Amino acid sequence: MMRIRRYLRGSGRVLAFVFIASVIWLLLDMAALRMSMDDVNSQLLKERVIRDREISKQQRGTQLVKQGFKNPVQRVDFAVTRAGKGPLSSSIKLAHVYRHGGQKAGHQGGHLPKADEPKHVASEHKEGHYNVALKQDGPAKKKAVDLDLNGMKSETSRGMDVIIKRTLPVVVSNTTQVPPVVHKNKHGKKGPIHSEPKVETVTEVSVLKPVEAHPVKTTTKLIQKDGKGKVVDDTASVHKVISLDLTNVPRDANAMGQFGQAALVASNEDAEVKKRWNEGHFNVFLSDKIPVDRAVPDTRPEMCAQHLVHDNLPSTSVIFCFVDEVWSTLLRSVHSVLNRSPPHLLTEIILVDDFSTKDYLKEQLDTYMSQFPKVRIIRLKERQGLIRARLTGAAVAKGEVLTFLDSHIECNVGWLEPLLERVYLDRKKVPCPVIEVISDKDMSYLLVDNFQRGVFKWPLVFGWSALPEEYIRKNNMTVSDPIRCPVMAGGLFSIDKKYFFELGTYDPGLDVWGGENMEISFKIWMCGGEIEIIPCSRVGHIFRGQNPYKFPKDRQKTVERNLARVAEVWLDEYKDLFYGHGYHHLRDRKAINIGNLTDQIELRKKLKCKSFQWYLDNVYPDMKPPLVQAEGLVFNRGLRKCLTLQKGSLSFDTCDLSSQSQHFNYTWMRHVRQQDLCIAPHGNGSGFALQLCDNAVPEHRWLHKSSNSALADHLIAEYASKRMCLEAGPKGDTLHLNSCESRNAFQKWEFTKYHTQ
Ligand code: LR7
Ligand code: MN
Repeated sequence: MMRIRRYLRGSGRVLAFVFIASVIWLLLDMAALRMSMDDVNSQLLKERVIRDREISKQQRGTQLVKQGFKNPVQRVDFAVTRAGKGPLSSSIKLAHVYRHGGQKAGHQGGHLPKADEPKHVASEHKEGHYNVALKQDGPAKKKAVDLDLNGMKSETSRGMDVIIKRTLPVVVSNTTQVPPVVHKNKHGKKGPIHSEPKVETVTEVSVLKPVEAHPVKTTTKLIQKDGKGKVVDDTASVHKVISLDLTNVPRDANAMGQFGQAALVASNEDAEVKKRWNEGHFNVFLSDKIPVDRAVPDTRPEMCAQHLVHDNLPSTSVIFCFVDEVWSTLLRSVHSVLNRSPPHLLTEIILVDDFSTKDYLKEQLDTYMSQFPKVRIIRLKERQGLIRARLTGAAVAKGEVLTFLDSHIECNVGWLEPLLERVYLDRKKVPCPVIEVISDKDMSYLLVDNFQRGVFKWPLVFGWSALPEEYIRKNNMTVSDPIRCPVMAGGLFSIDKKYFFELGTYDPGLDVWGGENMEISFKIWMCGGEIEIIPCSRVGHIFRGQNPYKFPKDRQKTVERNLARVAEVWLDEYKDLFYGHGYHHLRDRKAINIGNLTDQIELRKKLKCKSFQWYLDNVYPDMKPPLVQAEGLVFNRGLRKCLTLQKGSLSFDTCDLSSQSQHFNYTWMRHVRQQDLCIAPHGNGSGFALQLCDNAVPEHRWLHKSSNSALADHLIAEYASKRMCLEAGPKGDTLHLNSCESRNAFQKWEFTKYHTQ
C-alpha cells in the first residue's frame, strides 16, 4: 500500500512536471502562431495588392498606351490605409492618372512652345489632375485569399519553362542543380567564381523568402546575343535574380502607405498638408507619416523573378545628390537601396549634399546615417547644381559601376542585378530602370505601362513614348526585354565608371539642372554606347510639379543656356530645329553667354563620335525631323505666279515645279532662301534685297504660318516694330514691304510643301 502511495507520489511529480511543461509549450506555441499569423496577414495583404494590380492589368489586356508625352501611368486598383486604422476594405480607383510628368528639361509644366512662340521654359506649370473615385468592395474574403495563394504557387512552379522559351536575348541552354547562394567575387573580376563555400552575404539578410535565400545557381552555359545579334558563349555561372527585400515582412503591416498603397489624410488635416506642401512640392505631411522602410508591390513583369544573371556582376556605388530634400523621402530612398540590393553588389551609397540650407540635413543626417557603414556623406561648400554634384560623387566613388538616383525614389524588389547584368554584358551599355510613379498627392506607388522609352521633341523636350507596335511585333519582344532608349530621363541609371570617364562625363559647363540628360544621351549613342530601359528593374520616383529648391540664377535662363550648349555641340545642322522651336533669342550671343564650347567640341572629335543624322537614322528613326519648315515653289495668291530667282534678281513667273530657280526653302531660322541667299527687307523698309544668309541677323527672318491666324499666309518681317509684310506688285514687276493687311491676296504666299502644321 505504502509502495503504491509512494509510487503515486513520485509519478505525481512527473505528472505535474509534464503538465506544467505542456502549458508552457502551449503558450509558446500560441505566441509563435500569433507571430506567424501576423506574417501571413501582411503577406496576404501584400498579395492582395499585387493581385488587384494583376487583375487591372488583365482587364487592360495588352493594349498599349497611345503615344504621348504624359507619364504612362497604368490604371491601378489599390487598397487604402489610414493612420492607425489598418487597411480599409475599399480600394481607390485611379482613373486616367495622367499627370504632369514627362515634360521636363525646361518644360516640366507640360507646355510645348510652338515654332513661333518665343521662349517658354516651364514657367507655367499646370498641376496634374486626378480623377479619383472610391470603389467599395467587401472585406477580403477567405475564398479570395485562397485563390491568391494558388496563383502564387503556380507562378513559381511555371517560372523556369517561361524563361527557357521566352526570354530574349538570353537563352538558357540547359539548367542543372539548385546549389547554394551567390558568392561575392572579392576581386571584382569577371570570370567564373570557383567554390567558395562560405556564405558571406546572407548573414546580413535577416528576412528572406526561402526561394530567394537559395537562389538557383547553375553551372549552365549562357548563350546570349550581343547587341548586334552575334552569339556570345559565356561560361561564367549564373543564378536566378535575387529578389531580396528586407521589407518583405514589415514591422507594421497596417502602417500608412504600406505596400505602396494610397494613404489618406483626414479632412481636418488638409491645412497641414497645404502648409507643408512647398517643402518638397508633394505631400510632405503624408510622407512623414509613412514608414521610411515601407514595402512596395513587386511590379516587375512576372518572368523577371526567374531571369538568370551572372554570379560575378560588378558592384556599384549608388550616388544620390540632393539639395534641401525632405527628410522622410531622402531616408526612404536610402533605405530602399539598403533593403533591396544584394549587399555584395552595393559598394557604398554616396550622398552628395549640394549645399542644402536645411538644418536637419546636417548633423542630424550624419548621426542617422552613421548606423549604416556603407553610407558616405559628401558636402559641397557651395551650390554646384546636380550635374557637378554628380561629378563630385563619381570622382570619389569606389564601385566599378556608378548608379545615379534622385533623392526621392524607392527602389523596387530586384532592381539592381538586372542593371548590373547589362553593364557586365557590355560596358558600353547604360541601363536605366523603368521609372514608376510615386504619387505626389497620396504617396501610392503606381506602375507604368510597358514598352515605354524616353524620347525628345523639339526644342529638346524630354518625354515618354510607347515603342511602335510594329517594332514590338517585328522584334518579337516580350515585356521583360530591354528597350533601346533614345534619351534617358536623366536621374536614374547605371554606367560603368571607367566608361563614364572615357566619355568625358557630363559637360561640366552645364549649370544646376536641366539638359544634362540630353547631353549624356546623345554622347552615349553617338560615341558608341547604348541606352536601355530594363523592365525587370523598377524604381518609383516622386514627380513634382515644381523644383522645391531655389535656382542660383534664373531657372529659365539656366535651362535654355544648358540646352543651347547641347545643341551647339551635338546637333550639327539640326540645331536649327532647336533654335527654331522658340529659342531664336538664344542665337543672339550678345544677349546670352553660353560659355566656351571648345573642350566639348574637341572631345567629340577625339571620341570620333558619329553625326546627329546617324543618331536620328539609327536610334530614333521614327522621329524623321524635317530640316526645313516648308519648301518648293512660292506661290503668290494675288498674282497667281511664282517667285523666281534668276541671275541674282527676283521676279515672278508662271509656276513650274521643274524649275530650280523657283525652288525656295522656308527654314527653321525663318529664312526664305535659295542656297545661301536670303530674302531680306531693304533700305527704309520699302524694298527688298538678296543677302548671304546669317542666323544672327533679324532682318533675314520672316514669320510665316505664325500663330496669328489672320496673317498666317503672310511673310511678316520679323525685325520691324510695326507689322510689315512682303507684298507683290499687282503687275508682277515689284516686290516690296507694306503694312500687313489680312485680306490682301498680294501679301499671301504658299509653299508647295509644308512639313509643319
Ligand atoms: O541644384 C540642384 N542640386 C541637386 O543636388 C538641383 C537638384 N539636385 C538634386 C535633387 O535634390 C534631386 O535629387 O538632383 C536631383 C534631381 O533633381 P529633381 O528631382 O528636381 O529633378 P527632376 O526629377 O524634376 O528632373 C529630371 O530632370 C533633371 C534634369 O536635369 C535630372 O536629370 C533629374 O535627375 C531628372 N529626374 C528623373 O529622371 C526622374 C524621372 C523624371 C522624369 C521623366
Ligand atoms: Mn526628381
